[in-house]
Amino acid sequence: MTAITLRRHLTDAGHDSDLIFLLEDIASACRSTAYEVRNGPLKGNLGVADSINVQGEDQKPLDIIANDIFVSTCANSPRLAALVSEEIEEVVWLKEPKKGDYMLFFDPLDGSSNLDTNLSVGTIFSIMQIEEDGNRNVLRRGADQLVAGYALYGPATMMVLAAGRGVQGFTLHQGTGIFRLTQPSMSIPETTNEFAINTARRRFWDQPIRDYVDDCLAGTEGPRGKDFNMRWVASMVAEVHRVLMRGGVFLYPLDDKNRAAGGRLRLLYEVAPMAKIIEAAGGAASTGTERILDLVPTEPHQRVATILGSREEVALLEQMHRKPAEA
Ligand code: AFP
Repeated sequence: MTAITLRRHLTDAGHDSDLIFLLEDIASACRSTAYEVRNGPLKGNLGVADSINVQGEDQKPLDIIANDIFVSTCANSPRLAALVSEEIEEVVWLKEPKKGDYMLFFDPLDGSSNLDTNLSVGTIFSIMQIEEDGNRNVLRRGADQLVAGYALYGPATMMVLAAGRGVQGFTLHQGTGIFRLTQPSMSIPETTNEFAINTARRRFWDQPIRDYVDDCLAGTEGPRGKDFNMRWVASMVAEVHRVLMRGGVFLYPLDDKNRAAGGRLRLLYEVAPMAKIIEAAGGAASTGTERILDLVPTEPHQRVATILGSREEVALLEQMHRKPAEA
């Protein structure tokens, strides 16, 4: 039987028609972004643009192209009042906010430092609703998200959604350009033997992270009593998708080099959406000391320590952060 379409799934789930409209616009933007990523080398869109983003990072031409695609594709969605993008410093207000209007938070192209080496990259997005007429507060807890999702531009182009009823995966059919449901109910195994962290930063880590990773590396001879596997793609969307598909834990903790900036990954449009997806799939997401979805952002581009994945592994890491420092 042919897998059902994204639109059919959203309609059957009883979502508001304006939300379906916005999600279909997002799907269109992801489809266009996938096309531009696949054709990047042919269109001379690799390397770096001669610009830096609000994060002070070199922008890639495709960062700018993906951002422009999202803004132009989604800006006319009914009841979409605001855009918050990794690539735009200010909040973009599209209309006078009314209660129930949508705010779209997005990282248009995450992992873009992998583009020149043809590795998987992705888009991360999140939708929240305006709480009352005229309220322009975008700094909302991740727990308030109406929808969280990502697109993964890998061997297959996929879209993963958490919209209140578990987590579903959709695959783009290249011939028709339609996203079809391929994973109706994604869930994360509670335990794992796979961790993902940039180990080159070990000397900057706090002790609980060093202890955790050292215990994993000790394998069967160490306190964990089992061998571990390590992965690091340097593309959060690819890491999170792997964790969703087979379990694991992804870590980008605070360390001595990123502490002043608050961490590496951005809360509103990277970590909070991923945390909602991971929790909806039965996993957990923490800073090491706090649940990600409980955090109230202080500014749109705030960064945060990130630990997410299999529930038991995240719980162990939180316990290690609580353990009093060795005397
Ligand atoms: P880019 O978008 O600049 O490639 O950063 C990707 C990212 O935000 C996240 O997707 C990765 O997990 C992480 O940074 C990789 O960080 P390192 O480059 O320090 O490994």
